[in-house]
Amino acid sequence: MFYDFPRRFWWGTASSSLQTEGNKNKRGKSTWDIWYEKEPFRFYNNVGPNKLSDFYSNFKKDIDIMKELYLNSFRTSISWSRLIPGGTGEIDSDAAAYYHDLIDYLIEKDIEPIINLFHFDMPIELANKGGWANKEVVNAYVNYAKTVFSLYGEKVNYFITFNEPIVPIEMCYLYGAHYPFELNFKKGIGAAYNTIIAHCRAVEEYRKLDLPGQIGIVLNLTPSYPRSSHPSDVNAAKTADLLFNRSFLDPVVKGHFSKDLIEFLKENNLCPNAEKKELETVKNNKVDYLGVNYYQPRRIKAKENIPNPQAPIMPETFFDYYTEMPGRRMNTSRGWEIYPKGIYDLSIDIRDNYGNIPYFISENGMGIEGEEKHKNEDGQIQDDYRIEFIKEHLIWIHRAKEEGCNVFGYHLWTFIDNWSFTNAYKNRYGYVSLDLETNKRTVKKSGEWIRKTIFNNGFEG
Ligand code: BGP
Repeated sequence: MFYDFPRRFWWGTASSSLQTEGNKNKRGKSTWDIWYEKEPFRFYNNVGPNKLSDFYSNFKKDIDIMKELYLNSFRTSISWSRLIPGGTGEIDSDAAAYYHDLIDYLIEKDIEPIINLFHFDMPIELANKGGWANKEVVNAYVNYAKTVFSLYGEKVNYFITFNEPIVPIEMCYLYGAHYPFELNFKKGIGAAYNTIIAHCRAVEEYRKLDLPGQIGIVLNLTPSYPRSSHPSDVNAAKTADLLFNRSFLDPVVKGHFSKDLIEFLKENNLCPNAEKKELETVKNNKVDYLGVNYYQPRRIKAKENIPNPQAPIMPETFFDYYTEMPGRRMNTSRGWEIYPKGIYDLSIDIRDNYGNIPYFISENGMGIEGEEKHKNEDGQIQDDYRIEFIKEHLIWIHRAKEEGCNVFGYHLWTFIDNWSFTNAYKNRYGYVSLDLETNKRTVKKSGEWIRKTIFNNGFEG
């Protein structure tokens, strides 16, 4: 059967400044630069965010390749610490000019620029003040957002406030794996709350300027599936869903927090203090559209052992993960489960429970370790596995669309293999491969496949 997609469907890719630009002419530093300077051994093969594809110098060439592949949309982020070194105060005029040039070139090539403000890279000075746990940082972010809107708002039709805002919170406060490595669930919830307020206030500022475009947010949604229909498993999955999906989805789309989540947080003495004025801001500043990143679901089961009452409360106090499933498929390099139907399930949830708000799949992708070994004699990566992966997901997206979901695009993570947070170049995700020695770009087989698919606005499956 031929899977066709709507006219003007967004075919594109996503990336971020920190993972592609490099440090040329960059006068400010983010947490990643500093962490890498202090502990390079934490990064795969000791490779840090200073060894990138140098998108900063090569963006025209890279956009020309996008054009050759017929991509019609591209998301990247602005580097806060490049645009405003230190996070507050003067803008750097070279940085401002660079983003103008980048956006202009995308527009010239008829590729919709989708501009994101925050992709995990906080200026170090603000991180040192406590990051999202500090409301002063929220104010700094709102000023930064205003600066971006006034610089580029007349020509950018789609802004994004945050990419996966829950991820830095999880990585820092729940797993102690990212800067500033602080295991503290309650503090993490407070920081998450502040991030939501930062987002809503940015939306508010955007609307005040009466600009021609739209504003949204990118959330990583992880459908939570219980191990069984036993009420304890179902409840455990519901808790995970409240914490990791509804926590952000409800306020940004519905304009209020989930009652069930508030009840759960209160019961466990985890509820942050919410000011009335802040809740008003949430209510009045819903997004125009959503970006949804989907990589894997959560598989949840009830706790089998009673948690130690002395241990600090963490999400795992309330549920466990499980992996023992016959036929479970895995993205081997990352250990992430491959479950394409998840993209359909979350689509139906958005349709039925979130007013069928327009959304696009803003990230989905397959990171492969050792992809070099799939090169043919001409040096092209023969990534049939990636084509299959994309097709499988697109088939479920197509079905969601047929069933009335308001999905308007699909973006692969990513265009050119890029640097991953701590994983550096362990996993390759792109439609285009990057030679780390020469910086040469080569379109992969999947790149050719997407070119054909975009040309036909669909594929035979
Ligand atoms: C998402 C991030 C991206 C990207 C991707 C792949 O969560 O938004 O920035 O990195 O995951 O993850 P990784 O590169 O860690 O394998």
